[in-house]
Amino acid sequence: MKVEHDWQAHCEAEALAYSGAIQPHGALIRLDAKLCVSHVSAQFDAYSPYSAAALLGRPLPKELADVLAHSLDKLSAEPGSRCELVSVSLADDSRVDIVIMQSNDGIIIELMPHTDTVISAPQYSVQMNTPQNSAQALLLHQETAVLIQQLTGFNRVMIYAFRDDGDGDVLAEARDGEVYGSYLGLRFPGSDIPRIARVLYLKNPWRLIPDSQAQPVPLLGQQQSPPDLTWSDLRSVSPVHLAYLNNMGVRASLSLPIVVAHELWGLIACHHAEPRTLSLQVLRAASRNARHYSLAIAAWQAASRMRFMDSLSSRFKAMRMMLLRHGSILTAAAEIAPILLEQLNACGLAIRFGDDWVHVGDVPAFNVLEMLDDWFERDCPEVIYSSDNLILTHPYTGPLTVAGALALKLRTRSGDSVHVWLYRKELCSQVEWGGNPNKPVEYQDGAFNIAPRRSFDKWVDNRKGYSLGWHNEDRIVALHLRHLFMEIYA
Ligand code: BLA
Repeated sequence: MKVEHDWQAHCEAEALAYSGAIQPHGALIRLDAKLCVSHVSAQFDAYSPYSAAALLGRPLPKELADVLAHSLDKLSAEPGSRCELVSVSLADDSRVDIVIMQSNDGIIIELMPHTDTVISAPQYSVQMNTPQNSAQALLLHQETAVLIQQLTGFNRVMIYAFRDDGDGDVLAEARDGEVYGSYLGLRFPGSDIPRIARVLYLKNPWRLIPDSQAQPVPLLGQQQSPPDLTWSDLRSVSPVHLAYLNNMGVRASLSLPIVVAHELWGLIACHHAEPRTLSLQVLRAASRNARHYSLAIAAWQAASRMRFMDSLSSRFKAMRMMLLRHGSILTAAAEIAPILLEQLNACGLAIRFGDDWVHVGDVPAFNVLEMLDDWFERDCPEVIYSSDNLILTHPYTGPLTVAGALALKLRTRSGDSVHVWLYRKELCSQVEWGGNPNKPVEYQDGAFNIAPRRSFDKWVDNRKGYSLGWHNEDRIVALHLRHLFMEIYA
């Protein structure tokens, strides 16, 4: 079983965007609203003919300003707007790639050494057709993982998808012989990628960490306060995550966001055992493919959701007729039960109308049923409630004959409460985690420290006391049922 802890609040509090430092594979200049340099990374002269001290507090040197003028004009005022310049010559013979980003309160300019890369498009493409079913979706996940692996040369590439509860599953994996072990099919706890980090990945086209052991480079500024690096590619990495990569035996990592309906659906997570950096051209090609893949996944999800919504009224048409024929939901209960139990994969049904109860199939003992219902009536602010482990969510009930329940409530025209409960039996199942998800806190020097787990070997959790989980679609069905009951009784 996975346990939630207070340390998660600590993880969520890290000011990732205000680290005041960058990774050392490039250099950064920040311009303020007056287009003067407010911050610059130390050792700027390693990437350009200019020293950090010569830049601070001044407008950009003329030569750099000329090179960037067109891009700076093109940049929109919208935070996150960006321009990418490949192979720009500065004063000396060296060439750099430049990314310019509009930040909330300034402009970020990042320089990286340019390396020539040839990307032959046909070799690195997949027909991103919209999958029609889960088998086709799995094939698309696999093809995409292989494609990104070929394109980036990373040892292991995974399609990592978030679940409704925030944890995530590795749905597909492509790897070469250089890399230890497989994460295919394993689950990882949501806390491995805190929400603060997900917000950043949703906004940016990639997150590249070429060397998890490299020393960060501080930003020098005229003011003490660090600038907002939300949109910076080079932003230094959270120390907790560096420890995580280290514990995984990963030296370089790349994450490409998979965005569906404006939400982070998952990540294409890439690992390399040795330090590895990628040229801007390769990053752009990988990002383009990740966006095409996101669109295919989004279209598939939208089509499945539409089919599901369209099927709702036909699935309960017969039940509606029965309810109308009976007039009372209590007398209809025996007849509608098989439909409700089948549609919601439940083992028992209990219905309360005013002070009267009727039940069909496996339901908890009557005193327990009433205890839960009192709580639902008085203390639950939601009209739909679900739990896949009643003993965990309502420990006062004592042992139960069922493990999970979904409930909905409404009031009739005459003010009676109608509560409908559906129960699910315990389902003994196994979850294979990438390491024990319960051990992120370590006891060190007399204090508890937040530390990522040390082992990512498969850790099997025999789930006891849980029913089959109630998913989003079950809740949509419950909402539909509530509407249907309200239409008849309220
Ligand atoms: C970031 N955690 C990340 C990232 C991934 C993961 C993919 C994005 C950065 C990257 O590309 O490396 C986690 N990596 C995974 C998972 C898989 C994988 C699940 O390959 C599965 C296959 N991490 C912890 C704990 C904390 C934590 C306990 O384990 C909180 C204190 C934090 N993870 C954490 C932070 C980041 C992160 C802060 C952001 C790093 C950054 O962008 O600076």
